[in-house]
Amino acid sequence: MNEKMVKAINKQLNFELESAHVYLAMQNYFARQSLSGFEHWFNVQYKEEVEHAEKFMTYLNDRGQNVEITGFGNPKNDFNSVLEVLETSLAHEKKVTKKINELMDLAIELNDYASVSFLQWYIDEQVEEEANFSELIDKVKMMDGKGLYILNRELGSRTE
Ligand code: OFO
Repeated sequence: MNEKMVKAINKQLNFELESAHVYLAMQNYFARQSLSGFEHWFNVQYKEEVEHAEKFMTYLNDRGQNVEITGFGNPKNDFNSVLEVLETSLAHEKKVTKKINELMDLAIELNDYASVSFLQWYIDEQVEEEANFSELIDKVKMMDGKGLYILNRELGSRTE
């Protein structure tokens, strides 16, 4: 594999772990607010990000490349509202989408067809990631306090 590609994938897999921590901090914000449905939903999101990182790790290992785990900055732990958490999440996912698109650009430029094929899953996943948060933002904007209680119950049943 081209070294540039290996380096870029390593960077992204560490960013996925950083994303996991971003959502873990949010999960605990919701725990403090006694919004257990949101807490659960963000725990599923946290685990999903770990899976995204693991998928990249498996890919590098399968192709005989070294995985390098790095550190990263502290996530935001405090928020003023549910909406602020969701808007921060959507902005984060847009950042992820940009990074995944850049990885795809690099794979195409290097004629790395295996990486092009592999990255397609992440391109599709990002459509879902952004849609999930946009939808939640719309729902929260439409509701009053009682609606938030109902949404909280609904989010408690997320499985994937
Ligand atoms: Fe891994 O997609 Fe969200 O961050």
